[in-house]
Amino acid sequence: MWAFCFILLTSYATLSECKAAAGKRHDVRHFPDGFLFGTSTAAYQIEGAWDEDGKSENIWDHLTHEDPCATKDCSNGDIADDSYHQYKRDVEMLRELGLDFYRFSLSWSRLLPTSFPDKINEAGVAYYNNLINEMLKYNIEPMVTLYHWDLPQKLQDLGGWANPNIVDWFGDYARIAFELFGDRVKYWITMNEPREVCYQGYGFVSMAPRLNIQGVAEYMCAKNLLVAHARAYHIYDEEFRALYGGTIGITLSTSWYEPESEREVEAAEDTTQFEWGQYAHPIFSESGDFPPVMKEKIAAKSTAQGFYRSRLPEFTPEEIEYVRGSSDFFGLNHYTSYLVYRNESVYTANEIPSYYDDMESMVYQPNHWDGSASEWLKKTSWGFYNLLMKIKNDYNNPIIYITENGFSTTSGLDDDDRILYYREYLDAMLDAIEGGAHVEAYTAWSLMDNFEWLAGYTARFGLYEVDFGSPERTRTPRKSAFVYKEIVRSRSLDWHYESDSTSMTIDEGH
Ligand code: GBE
Repeated sequence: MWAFCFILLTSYATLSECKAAAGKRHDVRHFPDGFLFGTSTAAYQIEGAWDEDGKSENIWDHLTHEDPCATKDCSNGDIADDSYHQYKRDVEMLRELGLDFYRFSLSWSRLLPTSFPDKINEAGVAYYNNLINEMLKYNIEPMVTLYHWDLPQKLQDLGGWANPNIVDWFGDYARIAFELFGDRVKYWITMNEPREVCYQGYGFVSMAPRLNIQGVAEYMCAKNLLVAHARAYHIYDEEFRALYGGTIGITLSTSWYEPESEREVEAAEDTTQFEWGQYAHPIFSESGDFPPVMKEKIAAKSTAQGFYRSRLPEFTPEEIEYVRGSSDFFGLNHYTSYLVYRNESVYTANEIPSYYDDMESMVYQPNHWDGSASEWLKKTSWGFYNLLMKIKNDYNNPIIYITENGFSTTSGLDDDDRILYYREYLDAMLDAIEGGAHVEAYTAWSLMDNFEWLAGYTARFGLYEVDFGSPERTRTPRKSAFVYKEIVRSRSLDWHYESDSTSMTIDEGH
């Protein structure tokens, strides 16, 4: 049926026609045995305590303090959800939801205030030990991200991900994290969404450090970040895996890129290769390296623009081997889709280097797609199905963990739009699983409202609402929390389930 949907769309049918074709909502569908459910957060978005107990400054502290209204509501993460002090309540919420695992990230500058291994901040270690031990008491597995966008500012001063020395710096940090927590943490994620780190932060202005060095810095970042990821992978693989038996991989941000018309199939594929193939191809393809289309297009443009070499750095043959296969699973963050069309001169006839000019295509979302509180996020679950099938087909059916998926609203506990989003996306995921995709885990973003980067606190992704005006940052379950809890409990998707409860209880065994 989803394949049917895809055909309809590519032959110019409207999305609503496509949706009308999706008629499965009356069946109760079951998730496969052993399928895992969790929720996700990230350190800077929830912890607060930005300078407490020896933590040093990271790039988000720096950005939000230097330029307080860089964020939509002139807010920052100084306190955020105050999880540094409220972690017991966080774990209580995981128990209320009956989850199998919780994905959170470590703050590099909290653990290593100098950025380097010469000084380990014991208070930071204690915080993560407390959190992990509290979870394990209730059989909730930690899934730990090493890097979710909060680089120590000192390393940024040294060039951050544009400096190849970061391979050593990140490797050292990763080894310390494995040493400290590897006895209890069995799921490791090296990096969250390299595309957003590099494109938004180095090639553009929508994430710290907002360098805006287009067509150059994002590619330098990409290469170093991939090698740094591989360094952490190999350290775990060689020094810790036999001891602890865990699993380690990378999480990529992936949208679905749909050709605007039949003529745009190539443009959509090129866009896919630039947007996340850039990171997936070096790791998950058989040949490794950046996607051929990126190498060709960027080299040709660079020459035409007067550069002496391609703006896309080359991997050495050793680096290609080092990065290839360096992920035990495909960590997948997915939210939305775009339409694509070819546009060969995005900026002034190719004179100014830029990422979209290199890609020679444009992406957009039609107005009639169902929106959220984030302008980039439209509900398009057919794209999720297509994406999962593409990953299965292009990369030899890897194990996939959905490490983020979710929907934003403004405030309020009545979040029917979020419930609909989760149901449609889980339905599409089940279709992909039936189609042979190897999806083993699903993670809702997010456990609770939190600091949504440059959107501040204006877009809410939480299953739990957070009252940012209260000293304890009081957390209250939304309607969607009760629905997600029932999905996890019953291990099935039942469109008829409705809950009118307002208070959560903890079920036996949690
Ligand atoms: C994830 O990012 C993050 O991991 C998480 O920290 C965050 O809170 C959550 O999602 C919700 O946003 O011009 O095409 O680049 C795209 C999601 C806008 C990643 C796309 C918004 C990627 C964030 C505009 N981005 N998306 S453009």
